[in-house]
Amino acid sequence: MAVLPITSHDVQSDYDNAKFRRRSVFKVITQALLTSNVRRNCGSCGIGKLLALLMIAGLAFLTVARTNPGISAASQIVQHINVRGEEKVITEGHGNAESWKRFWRKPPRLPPRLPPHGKVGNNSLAAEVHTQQQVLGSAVRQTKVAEAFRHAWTGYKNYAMGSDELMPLSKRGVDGLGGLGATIVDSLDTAMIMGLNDIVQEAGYWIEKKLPERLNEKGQVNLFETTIRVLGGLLSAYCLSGGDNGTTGDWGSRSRLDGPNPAIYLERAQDLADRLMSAFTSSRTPIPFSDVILRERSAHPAPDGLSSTSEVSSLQLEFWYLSKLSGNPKYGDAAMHVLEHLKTLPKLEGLVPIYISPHSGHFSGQNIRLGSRGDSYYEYLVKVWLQQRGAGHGGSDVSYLREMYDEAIKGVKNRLIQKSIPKGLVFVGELPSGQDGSFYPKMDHLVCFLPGTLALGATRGLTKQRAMEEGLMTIEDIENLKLAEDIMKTCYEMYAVTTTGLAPEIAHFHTQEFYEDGLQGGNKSSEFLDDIIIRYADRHNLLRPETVESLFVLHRITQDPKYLEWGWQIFQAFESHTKVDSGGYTSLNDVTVLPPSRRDKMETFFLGETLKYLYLLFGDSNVLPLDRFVFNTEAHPLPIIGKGVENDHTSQTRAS
Ligand code: DMJ
Repeated sequence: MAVLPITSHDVQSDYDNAKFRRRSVFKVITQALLTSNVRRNCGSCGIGKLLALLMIAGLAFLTVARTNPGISAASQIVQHINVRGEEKVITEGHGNAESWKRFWRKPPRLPPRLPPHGKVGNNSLAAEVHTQQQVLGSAVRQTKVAEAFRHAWTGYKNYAMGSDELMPLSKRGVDGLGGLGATIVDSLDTAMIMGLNDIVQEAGYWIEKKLPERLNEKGQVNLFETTIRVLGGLLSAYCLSGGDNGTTGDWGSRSRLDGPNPAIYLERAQDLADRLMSAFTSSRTPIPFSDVILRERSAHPAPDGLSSTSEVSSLQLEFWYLSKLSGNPKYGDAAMHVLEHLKTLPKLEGLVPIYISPHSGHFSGQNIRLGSRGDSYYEYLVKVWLQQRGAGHGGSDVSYLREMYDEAIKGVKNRLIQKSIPKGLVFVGELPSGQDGSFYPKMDHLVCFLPGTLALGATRGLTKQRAMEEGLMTIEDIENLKLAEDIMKTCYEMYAVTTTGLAPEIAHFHTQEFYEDGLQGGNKSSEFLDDIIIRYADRHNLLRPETVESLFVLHRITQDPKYLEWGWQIFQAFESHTKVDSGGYTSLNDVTVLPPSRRDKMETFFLGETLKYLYLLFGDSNVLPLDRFVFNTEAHPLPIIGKGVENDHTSQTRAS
């Protein structure tokens, strides 16, 4: 399905489609009779018509009065949604007056409800109807997500254009990322994917005209944040706007994109990367310093002298692709040198501490986790392998990355996975004191990148069905995909367990050894209320993307429609609790109370990642197919160079 620009007309016509409305019993019977027998046999008979209508009204009255009021599929959905406070409450009425009110009430407009997974059966007609509903439902949902993106952009444009982030409550901008207009660059490829050409033009114009002076004048930026958000955003914009036709060709969009000549994005990317290179060249070891002074082209370590492991190991997709585009190997070489060095360091079953010293080149401390400061180390091992494994002459042998990844996932399974009690959610805990310390049942929301990464690693971006048919999946891959689905459920339940339907920043899990009383999420109808513990200090929500990112990947790979439903629920919760009327969306202080108090910050990744992944989740899988594109850790798609999956068929080690 092509991605076309969305207009208000499209929105209206989607909602006017009768498939999206619940029709009353009265309407159904009347329409059926009037369009068939009654119309045929008694079309000219006024008395007959009147009698028939009276009979229908009587029948409908009896039906309404006898059945439990409001118990229909549609109203059940509304009542379910009410628990999260996302819709107006429809209280159950008692007695005829209430029944009559309901009888005449205009039915609510609702998205289509999919049958539970696996219930479609073999009936091809039912399957056909189901597929049509899914396509239509997904189109409406994509439109809603694109509208949310426009609302976020408009708030930013009106109050913060040129700043890094919007403070939507104070209606002003703030430079939390060094002053490179991070929201603009982070948002650009999302606007391209959504076909929002006016936003592409606005963002593109700013990058063409204003970014150069920022690059010349601005001071300190963080190497990692600037690489994943700004460099990644520029490279992806270059690729999606047609600059890199050689490798990408058609990425699935039919939208014609305006904005500057794509070469502008590449020029800006190279200017930025040349400055960031000082982080590598200033360090005596292959481990780069964490901070760069852009205008001086100099770099220094963080105040404590350490870099985060995830930060130094999540630069390679971007720098390597820039080398391919520019023909200058220095970017890719410097970044890949980090991973080659990390390969030589001692690990605990492939697991690594979250800090590393650029002075010694060694890990620092014992703390092992897949949350903050650890996360994208594991993500990039497999993604860099996916990106470069088929690059042929232009690339070196990256099979060591796949080996490091496979070993690390075994380590995760042996050391970090447990099930909560009483209901058995599979979660990823931490080892704060490394090998000799005890397991700690804490899981950052950030860890929810893992289901998507596991699924990608298992099928190399193909659907599970195709990967199986082509004999690409080992027993271990199949196990990893199952683990991905189990953790995915836990991530979803971290949302569903709270009063707002939004996840906290951090959850703890109830185990035999660990329990804290009275720290529940607040949604009394969740069966996991006692499994998930949410401390007061962890109750904020920063509009983070990891869960919807994994939903997108898992849906592409398994094609299980439940992931669409989970994503839709999460989107609705963002709409209900984080949307700011005057423009933009805001972070929250506490997801367990209604109404949640608000934090006054719209992170750039809400536009760059969260809304992009939601949009892609509801869209066609031919747009940015996962066997041809790899998303950097800030959701900027970059092309897989060379033979990709084809290469795996010829690999002796992966054949099953
Ligand atoms: C993003 O900047 C990236 O996804 C990063 O890898 C982790 N944190 C944020 C989003 O939560």
